[in-house]
Amino acid sequence: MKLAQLELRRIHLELVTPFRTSFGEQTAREILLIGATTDDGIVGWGECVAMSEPLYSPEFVSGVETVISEFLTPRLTQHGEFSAADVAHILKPIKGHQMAKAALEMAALDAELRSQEINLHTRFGGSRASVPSGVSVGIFASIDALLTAVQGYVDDGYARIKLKVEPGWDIEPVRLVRDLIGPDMGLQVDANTAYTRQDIDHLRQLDEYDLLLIEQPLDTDDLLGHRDLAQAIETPVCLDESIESFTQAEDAIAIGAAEIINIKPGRVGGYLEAVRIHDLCAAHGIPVWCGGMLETGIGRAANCALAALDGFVLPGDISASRRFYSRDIVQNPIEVVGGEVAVPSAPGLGYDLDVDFLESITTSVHHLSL
Ligand code: SMG
Ligand code: MG
Repeated sequence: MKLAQLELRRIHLELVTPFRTSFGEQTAREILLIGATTDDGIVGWGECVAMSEPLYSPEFVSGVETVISEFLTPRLTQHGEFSAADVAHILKPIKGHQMAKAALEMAALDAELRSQEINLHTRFGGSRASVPSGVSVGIFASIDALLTAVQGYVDDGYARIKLKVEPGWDIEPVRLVRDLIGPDMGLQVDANTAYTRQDIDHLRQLDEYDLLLIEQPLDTDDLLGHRDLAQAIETPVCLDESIESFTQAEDAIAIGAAEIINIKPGRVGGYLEAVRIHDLCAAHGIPVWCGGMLETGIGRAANCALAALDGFVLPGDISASRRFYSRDIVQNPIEVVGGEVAVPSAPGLGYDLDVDFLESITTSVHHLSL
């Protein structure tokens, strides 16, 4: 494949309701999209999962735009022809910046698959036509507001609930949500690094509520802390922020710091690395599930294809488009039916852009020639 042009397009989408995590509250999502046009005029899109501020991880939208235009794109230009599977290798000399690299690879993958007229699900070889859908529920100002929101998601048919937690908002919300949803529905928590090694005894209280997992309780770089916690509590410890590559996944599994892994393609440098981590985890008997970064229909479509692989044994954060957005930038937004989301099957990543709406929420566009 030979790329002729890249387009860096920033969009602004309001959230239907504020989303609060242990690191802050979001009321809107600013997203960098990358359009890649081939020599033959075929266009593929990548969605960068970086947030506006470096609160979830070190990357952020403006930084991503800079690193793509100043450092990553010139490497692709120098290379000339390449396939999507070469992108990670070509960009490897640039350290870090996983989300920026992932977005470029994703755009190349979409363009390549569209030119071959095959879809991502087929390329990955997943056997499922639909995947179970989990919903991520933020921190609320009151327990009543939380329970009302959770009841709404139960009514929407979600297959499992994930509660965001932080010190002061953990045991009690979990107890009451467990009471509300009953013993059979999947329930898990995500702390986004809000606890320390001193909180092990506190977190052990969660064992009573039969959680599927506790996600990223400790600092991103605290693998030994996660290992100690995993040994001290019954609730399985799942890593999110800590895993940015295949090697880090290998290390975390080897020392017992990751009993489960949340795979986010953006966080690990791309969908192809995500598949490799899935294979690694399957070989070690480590369950995985697909994380979410409040993606639009572009990113969610690709996440469905990934989550259709056999090792994704837990429901992913692949909620319906309307959970975060009143209107999506695709014409076939993700919908939850009977707790499941259908894996798109159209060529490329499988979405169909809503060009008019996309234009209306665009805040800037920059073109780069290759
Ligand atoms: O995309 O449904 C979604 C959101 C899932 O909670 C979610 N993501 O740490 O797993 C996580 C968070 C990261 C984004 S929080 C602003
Ligand atoms: Mg998480």
